[in-house]
Amino acid sequence: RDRQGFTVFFTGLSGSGKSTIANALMVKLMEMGGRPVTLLDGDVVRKHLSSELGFSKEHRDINIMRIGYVASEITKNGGIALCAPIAPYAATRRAVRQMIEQYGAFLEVHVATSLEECERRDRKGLYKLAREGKIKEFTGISDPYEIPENPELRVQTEGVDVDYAAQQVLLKLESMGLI
Ligand code: GGZ
Repeated sequence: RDRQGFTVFFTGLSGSGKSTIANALMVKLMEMGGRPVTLLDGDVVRKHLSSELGFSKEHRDINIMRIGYVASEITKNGGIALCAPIAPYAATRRAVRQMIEQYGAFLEVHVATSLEECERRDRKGLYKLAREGKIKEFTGISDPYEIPENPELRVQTEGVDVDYAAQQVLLKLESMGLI
């Protein structure tokens, strides 16, 4: 049976766990079989599709619209796109939603790890550099992050394992009749 395509759009701070959850979700979706799953991860997109861009509002918006465009093409063709950028601006997330909803479903997932927790983990040492002023315009420290007001799903990561978080997304997709 043919089902409509859809995009799962993760948004959250650097180090919130977006990529980790998206990867776990990708494995689960691929195990279910039948449909291609494409992961558009923040770092990977910046390397291959947005290598000339920095982190000004303008450049972040261009980056997010590129991701949205690729996801909309995948969704149009009945595929599954998983996106995992920071996407700090609500208006840009809304524009991506509109682009994708023409063709299929859009699920915004807020990975709601607090700034305090992201900074405590500081897995790549970027928060420390941002605090020292060595990285400018760093989301949460010296640049905004607009918390999603009405995401389809908000996932907590503190005291919860990755598999559980990914499972919640899967349940939501099921309840929406998408898988
Ligand atoms: C935020 C930055 C910055 C600044 C470099 N602000 O944890 P990471 O390293 O791997 O993920 C972050 C990534 C953010 O890229 P995105 O494309 O997801 O951002 S956006 O959606 O806003 O376009 C971080 C690293 O790049 N990084 N400088 N100033 N994150």
